[in-house]
Amino acid sequence: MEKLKPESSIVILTGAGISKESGLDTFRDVGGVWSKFRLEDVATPEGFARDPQRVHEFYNARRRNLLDPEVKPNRAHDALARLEQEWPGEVLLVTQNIDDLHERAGSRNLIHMHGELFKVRSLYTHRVLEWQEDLTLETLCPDTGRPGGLRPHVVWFGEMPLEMERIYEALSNCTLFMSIGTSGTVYPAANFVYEAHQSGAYTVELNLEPSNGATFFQSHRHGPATEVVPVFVDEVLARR
Ligand code: BV8
Repeated sequence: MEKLKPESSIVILTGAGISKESGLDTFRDVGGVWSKFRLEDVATPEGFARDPQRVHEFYNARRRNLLDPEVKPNRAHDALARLEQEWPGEVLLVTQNIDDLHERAGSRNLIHMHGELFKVRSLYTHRVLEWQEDLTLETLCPDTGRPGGLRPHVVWFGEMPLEMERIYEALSNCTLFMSIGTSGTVYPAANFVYEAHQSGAYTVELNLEPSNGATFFQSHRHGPATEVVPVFVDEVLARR
């Protein structure tokens, strides 16, 4: 990786793998979330319409798990927050994760393209609310006082991810694209490396093992995120 101009911008994409060493399950690894639940039942609008209580229980369990004091940011989250603070140009962190570990590590210029576990949305008013409690069919919507009117503020399959315009704008202007802890299975996130490459960015995959999109990257660092991410962040900062 040649010297990066100080004003150059960096886009980082993260997935469930970056939170694995914080104790949160990934989706497609052995024993992952989709080996315990059918995606169609708990992460689609159709599944929610069919059995909303089952979807509430799925996200209630994940919300409770994220509230566990043992679950906290790891060295990879911390390294990305340090990169944002110390890099002279813009650093945009786009995460597919719905946990709040990037915020807790100090990242600020952050987009949760698949939504957030600690937010819910009113089906009646579409207002987004901070929410850390369990949701049930009896939970009253604070705006209307009516029960059953809240859903997780999470992007399900078939729904449009959030802030896509801002993401594509950043991808078209970045000089470095880092993809961390994602299998490159879910679109449109899995296409970001292609968009970045088209814009002339240097593309690096940092993942436990080669992802589905590994061949699209110019460089690879394979290993646990808590090991490979801090090392790579130091290399980038040394190129200021
Ligand atoms: C949409 C909900 C369009 C939140 C999730 C082509 C183009 C566009 C769409 C599609 C397309 N082809 C198919 C589609 C449809 C679909 C899709 O991609 N399906 C897949 C299954 C083929 N996409 C969509 O539906 C998206 N919407 O395109 O809308 C549209 C257009 C117009 C109008 C309306 C709509 C919506 C996608 C979002 C779905 N929601 N989750 C939640 O419950 O969490 S996706 C889910 O997968 C999570 O968000 C998760 O983050 C995401 C991606 O998974 P990963 O993060 O990559 O996790 P995974 O387990 O797969 O991999 C972990 C990796 O980490 C592994 O590689 C592993 O090796 C590594 N790892 C493990 N341990 C470590 C590690 N790495 C480092 N260190 C470690 N210690």
